[in-house]
Amino acid sequence: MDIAALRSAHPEHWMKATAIRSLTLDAVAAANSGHSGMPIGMADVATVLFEKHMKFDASAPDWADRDRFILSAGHGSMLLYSLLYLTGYESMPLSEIKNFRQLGASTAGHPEFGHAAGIETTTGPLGQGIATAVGFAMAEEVLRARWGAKIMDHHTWVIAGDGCLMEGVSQEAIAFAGRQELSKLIVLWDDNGITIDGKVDLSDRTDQLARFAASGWDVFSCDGHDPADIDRAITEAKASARPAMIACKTHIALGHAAQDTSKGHGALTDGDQNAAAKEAWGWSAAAFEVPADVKSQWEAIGARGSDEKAAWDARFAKLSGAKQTEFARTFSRELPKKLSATIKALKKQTSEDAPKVATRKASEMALGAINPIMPETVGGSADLTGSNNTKTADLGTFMPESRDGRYVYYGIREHGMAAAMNGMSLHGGVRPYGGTFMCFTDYARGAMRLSALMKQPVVYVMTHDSIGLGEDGPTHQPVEHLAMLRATPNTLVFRPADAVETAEAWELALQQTETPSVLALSRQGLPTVRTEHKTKNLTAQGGYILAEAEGKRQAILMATGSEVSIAMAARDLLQAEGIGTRVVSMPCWELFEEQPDAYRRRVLPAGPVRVAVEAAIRFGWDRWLYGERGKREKGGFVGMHDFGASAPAGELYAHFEITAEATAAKVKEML
Ligand SMILES: Cc1ncc(C[n+]2csc(CCOP(=O)(O)OP(=O)(O)O)c2C)c(N)n1
Ligand SMILES: [Mg+2]
Repeated sequence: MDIAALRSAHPEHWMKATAIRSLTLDAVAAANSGHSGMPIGMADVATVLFEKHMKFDASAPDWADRDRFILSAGHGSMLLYSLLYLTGYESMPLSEIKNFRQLGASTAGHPEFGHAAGIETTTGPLGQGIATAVGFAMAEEVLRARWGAKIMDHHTWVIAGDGCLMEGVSQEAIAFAGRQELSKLIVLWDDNGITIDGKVDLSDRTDQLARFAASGWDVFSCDGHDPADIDRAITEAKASARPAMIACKTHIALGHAAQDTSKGHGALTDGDQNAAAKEAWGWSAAAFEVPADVKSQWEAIGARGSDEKAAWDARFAKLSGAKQTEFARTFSRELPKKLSATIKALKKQTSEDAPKVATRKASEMALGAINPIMPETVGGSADLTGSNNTKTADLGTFMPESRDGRYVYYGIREHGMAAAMNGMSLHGGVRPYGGTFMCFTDYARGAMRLSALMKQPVVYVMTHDSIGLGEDGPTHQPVEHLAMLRATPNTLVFRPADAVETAEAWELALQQTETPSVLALSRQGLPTVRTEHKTKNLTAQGGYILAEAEGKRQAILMATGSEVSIAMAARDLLQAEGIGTRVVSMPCWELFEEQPDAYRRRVLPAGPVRVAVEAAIRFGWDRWLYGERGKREKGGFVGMHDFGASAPAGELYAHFEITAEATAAKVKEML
């Protein structure tokens, strides 16, 4: 690469881009860790993007109609930090750049979200960024349909590397975005031919342009070090009526001894080599220093959007007061005032009618009440709409020709769906929920973990939550998934017992502003156990006394979801023999854990035998059986010990001995 020619062809541009390069080199060297090559290679593309195309105002990082920039190749986080510092984001002073990757600094290795203003999301797990970006672009479409192009009209930009494009989730995202014609989504691919193990050719020969084109994208190419060519490609991509991908041919670690090698991927810390690179770049400033003229050019870029922002403010101010309030409400994730009364009315009716319905059906009933009063919800399913019961009347369908539709057919793409929901939630202004079979949380897991990590209140409607789904057999029957989900920090796992608890769980899930929820719902019909109406949301306590012991309390049965009615039947058997038995419904462990000690002590007092009933593996239950003042010899479990089997549900419950009789017998064994 002829660096001197690049320098002399566009000297001003070169210095701006090289400010990114040198900050990256210095910060990574100081941290002795990080990734130098990608920011150095993509500095030219990023500079042109921010200088000429991105709609943003560094002084207003929360502007709702800003363009969103997603660094899918998140290992190159110094690219983003440099851009934020250079353009003058208050959240990114030089001290944070100097503190790169240190405890408590906002310049984390792979920032997901929330570390500093200006970071929309990046990717730790490769592929997530590009898939999450699809959700950003969807939210923009939904909100443009709702609020009009004067209020919502912006692009979603993605920088993705070879790794992002190799990950499977990228295919789900690309295919979906292509079908949905998300024309404001533009991916800039860092086509440097290098990953950690060596050349991309070691493991991949995909024609990426053909692949994107085959999925319905418009594709472009450019020389990723020629600002004029980059500008041309971006301009063309913006004009395209389909999502656009630009292959930016770049050199990783441009101008460094490690250029074009996998060594360039990671931390470049050799002092002599780094000094030589700076010399080749024509950069003579001291470490972490940016010459004043270059910094002020960057700050001008950061302020470039302020007029546009002011014009947007003026347009927004012309909306009626009610509309402004509604806009602010949805962006702050506040619930409509009516919701609480609506849920209460639904609960009252349900307790009176006492239907025998599957909780997936009960979820549909709850959504039927919620969706009409929450226009910000966007529902969907990964091709199991009729099974997940996620679609309610009048939602419409989100399609290129009907962007006001609020129901999304994601296709068989659980991972892509979950990532897209993260993106919608991160964008703001919408509340996504989506369904699949609970077993396939495995397929969605990569993105579900990020919902929790990024504190996004996405709602996962996971139906067919146990062997109770019956004949589809063990491939479809979750047994370890509740344990996995409960083990995930900042995730609420609800397994409601009936239609009343399901309504309560939905209310709680929507009340969350920083925590995702999983609703584990049954395929099979369940009797209503909450036949006495209570205005209070009992599920909010996580666990509560559903039925009190008559006479001396000798046993406590704990159960969730479909097994609560089994526990109730076991209680009948035990009470008939004079064994006083309490039933505790535990729809949400995480919320129960949060209750004051005195409350938990009241629900689970020391002394009685405890048996937990759940059609899943035991993992985790010991906390409630042996902890909380329980005793080892007085705790038992009725549930699954292995994978399930294919048969009608009733037969499976008998076969695996998850029955009232087995539960009563377990109690009597320990009395
Ligand atoms: C899901 C996942 N797998 C593996 C990694 C570890 N990893 C980080 S970067 C990288 C190589 C990425 O190559 P590329 O996107 O081409 O980046 P470049 O080397 O060009 O900077 C790998 C394997 C990761 N972050 N996420
Ligand atoms: Mg690469």
